[in-house]
Amino acid sequence: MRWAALALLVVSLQTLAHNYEKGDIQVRHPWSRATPPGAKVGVAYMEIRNRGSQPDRLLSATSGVAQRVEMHVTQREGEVMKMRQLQAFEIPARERYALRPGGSHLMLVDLKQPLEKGERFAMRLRFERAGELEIELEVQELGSRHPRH
Ligand SMILES: [Cu+2]
Repeated sequence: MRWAALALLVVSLQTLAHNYEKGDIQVRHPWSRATPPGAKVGVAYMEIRNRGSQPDRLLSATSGVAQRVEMHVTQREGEVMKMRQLQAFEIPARERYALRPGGSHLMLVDLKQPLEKGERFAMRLRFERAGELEIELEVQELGSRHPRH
C-alpha cells in the first residue's frame, strides 16, 4: 500500500515537473508544436541546464517522429531571419541554454506523421560528457510561443 502511494507520488511529480536529468545536465520543459496537415518539419524547444564545472555539448538528437533532427540557430540577416544548422549546441559550465521560438531550436526534418496537440513523443539526446538522455516532449497548439508550464 505504501509503495503504491509512493510510486503514484513519483509519477505525478514527474508529470508536473516534466524535467529530465543525466549527470550534470538537466533538460527542463521540453515541448513541441502541432503541425498543419502536410507539414514536413516540426520544432522542439527546451531549456538545457549544465550544473557541472565543465562545458558540455549536445552532439545529436533522434526521434521516431522524424527522419532526422537538426540543430538550428536563428540569425537576423538584414530584414530576414534565417536558420543555420550547427553540428552541436555548446552548453557552457554552470549555465542555461534555452531553445525557444525565434532562437536556437531542434528541427524535426521529414516528419513521419503530423504532430497533434496534447500528444507526447520521445526523443533521445546525446551529450558529449553527460551521455544519452531520453526525454518526452509535449505537443502544444500551433501558435504556442512558450511552454505551458
Ligand atoms: Cu530550424
